[in-house]
Formats: sequence, structure tokens, C-alpha cells
Amino acid sequence: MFESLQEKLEKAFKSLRGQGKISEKNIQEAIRMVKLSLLEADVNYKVVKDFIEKVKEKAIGAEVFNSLTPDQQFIKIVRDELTALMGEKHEKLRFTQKPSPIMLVGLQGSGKTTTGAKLARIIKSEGRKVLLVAADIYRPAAIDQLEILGAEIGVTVFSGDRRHVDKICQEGMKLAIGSLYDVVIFDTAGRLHINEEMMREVEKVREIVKPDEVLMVLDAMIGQDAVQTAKTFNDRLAVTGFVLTKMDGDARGGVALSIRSVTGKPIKFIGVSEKIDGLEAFYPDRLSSRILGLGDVLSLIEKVEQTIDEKKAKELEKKLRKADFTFNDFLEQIRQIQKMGSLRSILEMLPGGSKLKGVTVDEKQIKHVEAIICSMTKKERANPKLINYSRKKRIALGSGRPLPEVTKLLDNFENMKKMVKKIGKMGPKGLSRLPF
Ligand SMILES: Nc1nc2c(ncn2[C@@H]2O[C@H](COP(=O)(O)OP(=O)(O)OP(=O)(O)O)[C@@H](O)[C@H]2O)c(=O)[nH]1
Ligand SMILES: [Mg+2]
Repeated sequence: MFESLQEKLEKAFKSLRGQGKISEKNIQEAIRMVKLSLLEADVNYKVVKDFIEKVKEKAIGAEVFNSLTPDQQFIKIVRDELTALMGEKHEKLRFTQKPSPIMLVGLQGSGKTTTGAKLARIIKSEGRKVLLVAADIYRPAAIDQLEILGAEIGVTVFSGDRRHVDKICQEGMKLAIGSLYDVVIFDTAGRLHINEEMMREVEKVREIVKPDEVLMVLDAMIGQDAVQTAKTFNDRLAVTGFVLTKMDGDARGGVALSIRSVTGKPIKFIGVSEKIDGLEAFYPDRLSSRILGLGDVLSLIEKVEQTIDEKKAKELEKKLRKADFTFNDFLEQIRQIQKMGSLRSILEMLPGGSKLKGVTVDEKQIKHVEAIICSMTKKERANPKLINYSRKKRIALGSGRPLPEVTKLLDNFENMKKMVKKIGKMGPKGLSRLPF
């Protein structure tokens, strides 16, 4: 997705690599490169201009995080602004009535019918009873297309007399009310270009069904024209959100990045394949990370910064070096790791982390270790040598873990301490070789 934009932005970030810190002078070239990349990705000119102003302001006045290098810091600023540009958070569908009508509108071939079926599949999987209404009577195969898709996902498709849009919509609503559907999705007809006839028809459907959502389906590959079309639709129909389709193609990114600023309305879903399961909820932060192609390395940095108390970390380091590391410290360490979220999710955030499929992190085991340590007295934690056989039995009972597991933890801990001693002699570098 957006490979070319990604490549160009990466070059901009690289230009800052190796710099001591961000300065007004060295940031200029990077900013210029970001600007060019966005323009080349077909982002609306005015949107780029505002964006660049904000990035400049933030980069120059940036508070310096010691733990981030200038290029990382700049990436963070660009990513935050990209996310803001696309609306910060995911906007869910609103269901305010039962049945809740959703209307799909848009130009011919944008993906309305396909999206209708994909959306029905998602809504059904959430446990809602959903009906599809085929309100496109012009293209002969349109109704059949929806019926085939409906059959594939086990969703009823209503097409009434197949001739009168108003009647199909009225009867579709009646059926939905009578048969206690939760959601009704109306697939409307597109036109090659915006024209009065289409607008009037869609407005009429809107009056009849009083939708909770008017979703405009937009082909992301079309570029700036799509943004203009979106604006016209929104001015006329007050759409509630957008679905960007064909994001799996070689779309340059311009539509995704411009639409929110230009229309003020959110992207709610993106189409990522032709297949029936190729629709995803749209998350601005995830897309900006994807555009930057960084795994989620930045969120990892942020997460670490938020949770690891630096002072504590320093103390721990000192202790490790002196090798008077106790079970109390160990427990502290485990808890810090848990605060950071599941180990698995942390691994996944590292670049290439998604490739770690075969690796399983046994979080249960960590819980067990925690339970065993918690069953020790303070004295025992500080001085594990005190733990004789009868104490071990007590700890096993208290933690609900088998005795051999307690013995194993104690042995491992002793071994680790020995290793720490050795590494301690190697200086700070050795620390990175610790197994936790
Ligand atoms: N690759 C890809 N293809 C898509 C996506 N969404 C839709 N398509 C394809 O785009 C083409 C048009 O999709 P339709 O759903 O028929 O579009 P429509 O808006 O209903 O078209 P009209 O009814 O003619 O106005 C089909 O070949 C779809 O398979 C997507 O997210 N990715
Ligand atoms: Mg269609």
C-alpha cells in the first residue's frame, strides 16, 4: 500500500540520520522532501501546505526526547500529523434505530455492490441480523451480482419488483421492520459522472429510508478527481463517511490523506481486496504507520517510555552489575514487562515482528513465576538461600504450582545470578546479553 510514498518519505527521514539534533537548518531539506513526496502522492495542494506548516512548527519547537534520535523524532512528528490528518481515531458505524438503514452511494464501478456485501458480512459476524436491498435497477446484472454475493455470505437480498427504486426501498424497509432486522444496507446505482438524475434519485432514497449512515464508496486509485467527487457528493447529500476501495492496488495515497480535510467526514472502512473478506475498519494511526513502513517501532518506543520508570531502570542496572539482584527485583522486572502489555504484542510491533508467527511467548508461565515469587516471604525473596525443603513445600502450596516448578525457578535464578556476575565483569555492554 502506497509503496512509492513510503519510499520517498524514507529518504526524507534518512537525510536526518546521524545528525546530532534537529535544527532549523538541517530540518529544511527533510521537510522539503516530505512536501514533495506528498504532492507526488497526489495529496491535495492545500492539505499539503497546512500539513507542512504544522510539521515545521513541531519539528523546530520540538521537545527533545533523549531516547530518540533526530530522524526518529522527525518520523514521530510526521506520523502524528499524518494520523491527525486522517482523523485520529476509528469512527464506528452508528446504529441509532432498529432497523438501522445504511445507504451506499458513489460513482459507477467504485465498489458499492461489493462493499455492500462485505459490510453485510462484517455486520452479520457481529451478531446482527442484516438485510441487503438491491436498489440498482439500471444495470441488468446488478441485482444478480448482489444476490450471488448475498448467497455466498448467507444474507438475504431483497430486490422487489426490480423496476421501481422507490418501491424497492419502501418494501425493503417494510420487510426489515416486519422481520426484525437490525441493519438494512441499500445498494444504489452509480453513474459514470455526477449528474442531476442520479443525485435526485439518491436523495429520494435517502428521504424514504432515513439512513443512519450514508456511506460514499470511492475508488482510491482515481486520485484527486475522487476527492472532488467526494466533495460534490458531500455538499449535496451530507454523507456520514467514506469507504475507500481498491487500496490493494497501486493507489498513491492522495485520496486517503486528503478526504478528511477536504470534506470534514471520516473514512470508516477500506477495501483491500476483491474478495468478500477484503474490507477493514479504518484506523488512521495504523495507516500512518503503514505508510511510514516502520512496523510499529514508534509505538514500541512510546510504550517503553511510558511504562519503564527510568530511575528504577538505572537502579536495577546498578544492582545487576553488583549481582545483588533478588527475587524482589525480579518481580519488579516481570511487572514492568506486564505493564507494557502482552509480550506477544510487543514482539509484533518490532519491524519484521509479524513474521514471528512460529514464536510463542508463554505468558501463562510468567504468571506462574509471579505466583511463586509472591508466595515467598520478603526475607526469602531477598535471600533465596533461606529456602529449604519445607519452605519450598509451603511456597508450592501457596502459589498452587507443583514443587518441582518451585525448585526449577530457584535453580534458574541462581544460575542467572552467576551469569550476571560474569557479565558484570564485562561492563555495561554485557548487560544486553541478559536473557530477560
Ligand atoms: N482489488 C479490489 N477490487 C475491488 C475492491 N472493491 C471493489 N472491487 C472491484 O471493483 C469492481 C467494481 O465493483 P462493484 O462493487 O461492482 O462496483 P459498483 O460501485 O457497485 O459499480 P456499479 O454498480 O456499476 O455502479 C469489481 O470488479 C470489484 O470486484 C477492492 O477493495 N479491491
Ligand atoms: Mg453496483
